Amino acid sequence: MLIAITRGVSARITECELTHLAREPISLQRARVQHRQYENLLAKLGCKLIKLPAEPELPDSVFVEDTAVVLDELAVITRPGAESRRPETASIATILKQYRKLLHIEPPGTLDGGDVLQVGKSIYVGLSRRSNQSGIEQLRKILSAFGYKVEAVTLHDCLHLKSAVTHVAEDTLLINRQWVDDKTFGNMQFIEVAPQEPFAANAVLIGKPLIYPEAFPKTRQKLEAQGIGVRTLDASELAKAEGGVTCCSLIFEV
Ligand code: CIR
Repeated sequence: MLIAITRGVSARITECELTHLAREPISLQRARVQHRQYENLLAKLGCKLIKLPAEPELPDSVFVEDTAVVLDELAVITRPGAESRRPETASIATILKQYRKLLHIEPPGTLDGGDVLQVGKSIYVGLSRRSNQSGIEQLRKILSAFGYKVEAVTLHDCLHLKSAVTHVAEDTLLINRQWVDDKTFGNMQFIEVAPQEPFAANAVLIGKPLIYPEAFPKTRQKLEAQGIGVRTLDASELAKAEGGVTCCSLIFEV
């Protein structure tokens, strides 16, 4: 069975962290409606949802992906790079400890789950403003005991590794090559985002079809041309908070 942990949108989402985007008004009501549609789609695609209540005091806490790295053998509770986001991890650890052995990233390490891309036994980690060398080194030490290979990846001009590249089919990555170099990923096939859609590389792969934002029709066409089916949804309000579709869930098998 697949579990998806989600958390409601904080009433303080308008005070979210922003790195590359200018602050725009965010409609809390619309963000909540879109988030519910996202949860419904996860359920439709076979996930059992654990919906955590919104954390009124934690503006970015809807983006649960950043709080943990969940693998078959264990979960690593992160230490988010943005200080405002560090209190988000405690409640996630409480849930995850029912399903996995937990290990933790310790200071001075920082790591955001959005920087961690798993492709089989390879774990790629963006060296970003949020995830530092110490965080990556700690993750490497923890995961090498389970046979994973952890590789640091240089990024430019984007928030997280998974803003620039995600896994969309067994041997295929969806990538924005302006933000990350494809050579890092070895023997994979690539689909490049349409040039007009730089934010289009973030998709959720549960099985088939992909969960994908409706804002990127040109890249969607490229995916479909390669036989990759997508279910689109409107994720525009949380996109103003620099959140993509992977950010709003932690998905794992039990
Ligand atoms: C942040 O800057 O931390 C949030 N406003 C957005 C986090 C998005 N998370 C993700 O890409 N995994």
